[in-house]
Formats: sequence, C-alpha cells, structure tokens
Amino acid sequence: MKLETLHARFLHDGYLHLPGFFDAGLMDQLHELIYAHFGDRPGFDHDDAFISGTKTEVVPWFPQREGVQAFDAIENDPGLASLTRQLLGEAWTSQYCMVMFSSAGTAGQAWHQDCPPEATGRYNLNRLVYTRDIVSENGGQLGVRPGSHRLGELTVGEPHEDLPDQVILSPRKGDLVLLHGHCWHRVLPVVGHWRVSTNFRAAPHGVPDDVTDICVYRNMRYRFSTREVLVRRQPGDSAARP
Ligand SMILES: O=C(O)CCC(=O)C(=O)O
Ligand SMILES: [Fe+2]
Repeated sequence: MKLETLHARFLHDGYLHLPGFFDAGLMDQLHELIYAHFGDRPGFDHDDAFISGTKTEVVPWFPQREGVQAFDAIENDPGLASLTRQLLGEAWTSQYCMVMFSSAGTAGQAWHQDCPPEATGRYNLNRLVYTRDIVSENGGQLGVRPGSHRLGELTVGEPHEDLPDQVILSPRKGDLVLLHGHCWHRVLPVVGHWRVSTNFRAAPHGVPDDVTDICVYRNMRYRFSTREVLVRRQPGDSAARP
C-alpha cells in the first residue's frame, strides 16, 4: 500500500496494523533475547499503588540502554524509517526501545493515553513490534478506539470495560502496529501465557523525550518519574484538569 494511503488511514484512525512487516528469523532472535532477560515471571517494577490503581501490570526493559545491539535492526529498518517519516515528518526523532512484559494471570494495561491530549501536536508514536503471536485464548490483545486521538481526553470510567466502538487486535509474530499516543488503547488481561511487545517510540520534531511521563487513565493521571497520582478522575468530573 502507498505511504500516502497509510498516512491518510493513520490520520483518520490513529493506528495502523501492518501484518508480516518484519522477518520471522529476526523476530525469533529478538524473542530469545527477551526470554533470556525476563524468564517466565519477572518481579514488578512499579509499586503496588500504581498496579492496583491503574490496573496495569507490565515490566519494562530498555535493551539498547544495556548495550544489546540486536534491537538496532528494527530501529535501522529502511521501511520502518520511511513510514515513520511519512507519519511524523522529516525531522522526527527516535525516543527509545522499550520491551513490555506481562506475566500470565495479570491485568494487562487498562485504557489509557500515553500522554495528555491537550496539545494536539505533542504526542508520541508507538511503533509496536510483536515477536510472538498474540492469540485470543491467552488474552493480551491490543484494544483501540479508532479515531479517539481526535476526541481529546479519554472518558472517565471503569479501567478495563468494553467500549462500544473498540477494535480488538491480535497481532501476530512479525506484525507492526503504529499507534498515536493520544489514541485510547489498552492491553486486555493476560490469562493463558505471558505476552510481550517491543515498542520503538518516536515523536515529531520538537516533542521532548519525556512526553509520556504523564499517562491518562480512566480513573487518574499518573506521573511515572515521581510515582505520583496527579489527578483522581471520577464519574461526573470528566472536565477535571490538573
Ligand atoms: O503492548 C502493547 O501491545 C501496547 C502497549 C502500550 O500501551 C504502549 O506501547 O503504549
Ligand atoms: Fe500505551
């Protein structure tokens, strides 16, 4: 599909799901490194208040910060770079590569926006790579609300409830998902087997690397750097701002 067509679809929907974008052999190589790092059930990185409050259970790993170079193959992929340039503009910046691991029997990630939506040009782009199939029997699918990057703040409500217009994606090994940081999204609870995704975050020119420090959930705004609930959100106060 032409880059212009993909761009138009991204502007409309806030995400793109591109099956089979990456080579299966490369996915196996990266998956082995991921498994070697985490094992089957790593401890949690976040504190209990965050996990129980936000219904989000994910353990991050930043392999490139530890000198693991195999992940550079994705970062340097010419197809990914030209698609990113199309979506974000010529002077886009790469932020970091973050592997996100969720153990079996954990909450996944409740509905959220990766960063506050008030400034429309201030957002991150998730470039999500799946090194193994996400299969519905195991949970851990990616839920998105198409077009919600244009709707402003995520609605207040139950952290994980089904939204009427949600789309549930089950990316397979080698798939690429490009997801606007203002687009409402979640990872469904993980039931059968641990799940992992690898996110090569990028942003338009001029957006700071810490743009995702404050995350918007349906029941709060949370700041990761200070491990702090900035705003509690309750039904009836959906206009609340920090
Ligand atoms: O792991 C996924 O599929 C999506 C994770 C997510 O919410 C993000 O990368 O911002
Ligand atoms: Fe997210």
